[in-house]
Amino acid sequence: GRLYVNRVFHVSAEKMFDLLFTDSHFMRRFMKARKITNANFGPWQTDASGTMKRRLKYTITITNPLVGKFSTATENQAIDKESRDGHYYLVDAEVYTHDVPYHDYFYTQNRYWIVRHSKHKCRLRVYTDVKYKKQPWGLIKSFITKNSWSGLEEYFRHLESELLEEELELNQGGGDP
Ligand code: YK8
Repeated sequence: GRLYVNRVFHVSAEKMFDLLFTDSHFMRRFMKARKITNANFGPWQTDASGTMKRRLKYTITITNPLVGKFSTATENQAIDKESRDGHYYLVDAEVYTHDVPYHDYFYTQNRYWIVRHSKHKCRLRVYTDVKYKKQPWGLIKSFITKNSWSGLEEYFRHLESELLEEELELNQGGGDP
């Protein structure tokens, strides 16, 4: 896998979790900028094993010329049980893109770590892996992987820059330094 985001933000761990994993203004704005539409976010629910889970469905707009312009996607998020509110969050997100070529072969696993640094700071790490449900022919596999990495890199670079913008806005206007 690859580490796409690894940075300390002047934002509390709790706030970072809210920005990324609740129906926040930030996420709505970001999705609008990415042309992610038809969003349907299920509520966080605790399953029988005590894990918090939710399911998101949306339509993504794709810029890769090899692929159609849109794809529906399903994202299953789970909060790891080791997570401690306000201190440490580990969110595991599996993303299935249903309408891209070879969609039945692979999915993407994104792991978001939010670790408290101090009262008003946290570190965000996003670790990504392309996973295979069945093994395609070698050439196809490298084709899928290569195209996934480039799309993911661009997505997370954008997410990071929007988070930096949000950090600026949150820390302006005479709040606690
Ligand atoms: C989520 C991974 C692969 C996919 C795409 C498919 C190429 C198909 C390969 C052919 C277009 C928001 C991506 C990047 C679409 C976007 C997905 C996003 C960024 C040519 C063989 C959507 C995170 C996420 C996970 C997986 C990404 C797809 O929050 O290359």
